[in-house]
Amino acid sequence: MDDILQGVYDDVINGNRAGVEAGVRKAVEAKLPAAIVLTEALIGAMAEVGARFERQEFYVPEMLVAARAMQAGLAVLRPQLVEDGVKAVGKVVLGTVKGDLHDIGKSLVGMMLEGAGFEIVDLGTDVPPAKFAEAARASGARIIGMSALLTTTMRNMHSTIEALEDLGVRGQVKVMIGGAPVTDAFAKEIGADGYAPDASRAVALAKSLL
Ligand code: B1M
Repeated sequence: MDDILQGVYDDVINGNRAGVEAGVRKAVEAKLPAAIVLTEALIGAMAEVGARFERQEFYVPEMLVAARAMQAGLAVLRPQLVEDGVKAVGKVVLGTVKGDLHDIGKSLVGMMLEGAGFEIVDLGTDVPPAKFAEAARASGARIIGMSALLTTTMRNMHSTIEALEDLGVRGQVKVMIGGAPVTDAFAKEIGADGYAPDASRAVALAKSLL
């Protein structure tokens, strides 16, 4: 790999945000193609971060600082990506369900998805079913991602799937869910298309759903 790209790659993994920003700027100045900077350095590094998380060499804090460093690099690269016409892998509407204010896991999933090249529409927390459904219709997203941390709010995932059906958009989107109390069996029970236990596997799931 080119030295500049290798530097960005290493800085993302180490969570060195200033280093990533400077490295991406250098790459743009050196006229390296934005798609290569994105896929080899930024997305490549986040894939390695995900792999280290799965091997339990990295934990949530390391994953968070790496994701933040990656996002800082993405912000520097974004104008170049737009200019070069690089397309996102797919769009994901993401939110924590109605009644639930926990957002750390949801945001981490969003950052990891962004790190894998997805465009994220983050609706935040306490998102009513109708708001998910309307966002699915208006954004043209291919995936709806819901997070819940409370056993009392999990059932709102089912209500959201019903809202997607009521608005006639259920057939256009895949539904993925996660959060500490959520299980694969629950995902099947409510008719979701998939469940992921952590942010790294959420990326793998999103890719497989497309
Ligand atoms: Co709350 N809370 N909390 N809380 N809180 C829990 C969830 C709880 C388990 C703590 C406990 O009692 N041991 C408990 C729930 C019990 C239950 O439902 N059975 C609980 C409770 C009871 C409450 C309140 C009701 C407390 C009260 O007020 N009496 C209240 C509810 C408020 C509300 O939501 N309406 C409340 C409030 C809060 C704080 C505001 C103080 C704060 C949230 C701050 C914030 O998010 N900005 C908070 C916190 C921090 C926690 C714990 C300690 C940590 C949650 C967290 O961020 N984990 C939590 C205890 C715990 O989970 N052990 C707890 C780290 C995060 C990275 O993990 O969110 O699981 P997680 O996300 C993972 C995976 O689950 C997965 O990937 C993520 C990354 O690997 N994932 C997905 C998540 N979403 C996904 C979506 C996907 C795929 C994967 O696809 C779309």
